[in-house]
Amino acid sequence: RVADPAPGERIAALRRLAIATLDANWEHDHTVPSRTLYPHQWSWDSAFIAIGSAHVRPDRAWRELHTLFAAQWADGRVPHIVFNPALRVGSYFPGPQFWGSTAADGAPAVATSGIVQPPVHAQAAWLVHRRAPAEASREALRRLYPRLVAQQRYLTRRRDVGGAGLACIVHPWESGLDNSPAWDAPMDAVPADAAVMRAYRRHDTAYADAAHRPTDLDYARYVAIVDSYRAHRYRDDTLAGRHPFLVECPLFNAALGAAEHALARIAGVVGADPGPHRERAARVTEALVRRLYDPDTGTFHPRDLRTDRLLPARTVLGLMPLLLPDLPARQVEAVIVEACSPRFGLAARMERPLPTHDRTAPDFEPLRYWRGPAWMNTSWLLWRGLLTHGRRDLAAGLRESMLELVATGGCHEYFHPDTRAGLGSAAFSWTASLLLDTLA
Ligand code: 9YW
Repeated sequence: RVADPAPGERIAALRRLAIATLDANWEHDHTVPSRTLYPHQWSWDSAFIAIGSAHVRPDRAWRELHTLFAAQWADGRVPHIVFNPALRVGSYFPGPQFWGSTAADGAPAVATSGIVQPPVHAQAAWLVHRRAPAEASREALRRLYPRLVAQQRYLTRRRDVGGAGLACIVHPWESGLDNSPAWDAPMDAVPADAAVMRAYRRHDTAYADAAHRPTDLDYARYVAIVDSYRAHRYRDDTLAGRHPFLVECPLFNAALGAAEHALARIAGVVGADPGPHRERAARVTEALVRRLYDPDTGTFHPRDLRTDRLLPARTVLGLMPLLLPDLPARQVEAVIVEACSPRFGLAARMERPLPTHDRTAPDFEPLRYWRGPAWMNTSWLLWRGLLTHGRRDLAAGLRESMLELVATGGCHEYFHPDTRAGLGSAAFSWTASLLLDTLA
């Protein structure tokens, strides 16, 4: 625990650090996640960044979302990266040439990736509005609403590869938790050779310790999966049967359902009908429980559509359905039991921060990216979920552990799950932004 005799001063210092981090990462019409590792605009980062920016610079929060949605494809997909054309070639791998988006049907003029990330944007737009519901923010909601609806339509129609009411992710990058142990089994089935990476130059390992990042074999598979999707010009109509990675993810689909709840509220402000959003939310929640909940483990697991099996790893992804306000009481209780178990250590007074993977698993790695370290966004999502279900005691414990993370490790990208030492980028935007929201 951080021994601080003046908690007010401690909080003021954390706020100053967070605001300075966000200001330093602001780039004319969006915020970069990190100047070194991620110098373009990322989709779910922008949603998290808007949520915190709303507390200090609401204009930037809206600008962030408008810039991202200006790069939306005609089919409704919101790309996971929007490339800044002013940056030199080679400032990120895989860059615009690799993705080749501008050759695909319905892609915007600006270069983007061809895949998506968890749809946390409607919830972000709602939180930004609720922070300061002025006429300017109602106008921003009116502008965003049809785009958010198109994003949901893309995910619930074109991406329902399993035909059961859930969206399917076609790349581990779409989960946002790139190398989570959740993806080990489906990734093992992707044919690739680490030697392929000799043909490319990885950018991440120039700025971060290679032992803390995905391996070359992981990257060879990431590349192979994109190669397959790109070869079909990022079309989704025949994914089943040909695409090498097809998974229904609990975090992604919890975000999808929570987005419909947020859209129901937004609809109320912009004069649209909230009814269809509530119905769609109920359908996603029902499908999530039916398809991804395992009564034997008492938690949610991703479903591999290529084998039609649940993936066994117990990662933080399994806790994310708590974001759904209409999750049945039985699953709420089960997920809280899982979160409070030694696997994740959630408590009203937490000894250690929330990890991204089961601490008791043999493949838990305290330093490697999404395979164990503590991250601010997964903690924040669980914190919101706990508040949604009235678990103020546990939410308060998690909140305190999030403040301790940044107080110890700074606005780092991720943190050692025992020592809280900062890892990855040292000035990471969503850490700063979500800290501001947690402090408010
Ligand atoms: C990469 C930007 C992105 C996040 C992802 C995270 C990482 C890109 O960084 O992916 O090069 O590894 O996994 O969730 O949006 O912060």
